Amino acid sequence: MIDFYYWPTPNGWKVGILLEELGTPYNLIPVNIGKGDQFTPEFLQISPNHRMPAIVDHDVEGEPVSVFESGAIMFYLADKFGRFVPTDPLGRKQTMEWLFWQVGNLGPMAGQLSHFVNYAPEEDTGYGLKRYAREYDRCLGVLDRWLDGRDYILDDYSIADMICWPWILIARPLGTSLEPFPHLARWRQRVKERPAVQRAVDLGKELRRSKGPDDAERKILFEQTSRTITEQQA
Ligand SMILES: N[C@@H](CCC(=O)N[C@@H](CS)C(=O)NCC(=O)O)C(=O)O
Repeated sequence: MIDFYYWPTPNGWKVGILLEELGTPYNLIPVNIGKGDQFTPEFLQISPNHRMPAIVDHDVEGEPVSVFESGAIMFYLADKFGRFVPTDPLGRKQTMEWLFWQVGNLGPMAGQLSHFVNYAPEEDTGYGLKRYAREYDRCLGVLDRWLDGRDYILDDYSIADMICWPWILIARPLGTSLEPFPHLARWRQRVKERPAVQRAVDLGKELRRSKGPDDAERKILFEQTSRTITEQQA
């Protein structure tokens, strides 16, 4: 059995998509990031960056294996099951390229843009909002160009699609139209039509907030520093 530490956000959906595609049984463990579940000593043992998603794989010889960071989790699971990842060296290199691209470009830019669109006080949005909106738009342009003439990011549907897709799903709420990106829009739809993807986006939807974070949740989510994360462990 795989324990899946999850909260319904794009970062959580990525791993949810893979688990649903694999059809392997898993145990969904909610990590309420607005209430501070990510800072418990138990979770920190699994995810030293105290962020979800994370997994613990019990179907191994010896001690259970924990994995944090969505890109690492997806590589681990795809390799374990021998699915959704190429086995030839060049295919694996290309998988790495797009996984790292998501981890270093698309994901953080979309995540910070979401922060400025949804949570920053309006008087503080100025340059930050513009910067992340441009960078997100640039990433969409890169992926659109790459998908020209391709159905999927690699030759076949893979973890590269699964890790990037949630950030494109939320383009509109981030204030971006996909109209200038026809290849991306077609790919978004192609992936969205997969039943496993639909099941993953619905995972734990009853946990979603109906309104924005209150003051206590904002403090937990947006005011952490090296000092506060150390104090919480004391
Ligand atoms: N690079 C990480 C990002 C994970 C991440 O930022 N998760 C957010 C939720 S979307 C989280 O756990 N936030 C908790 C917090 O900010 O304290 C990954 O890809 O796994």
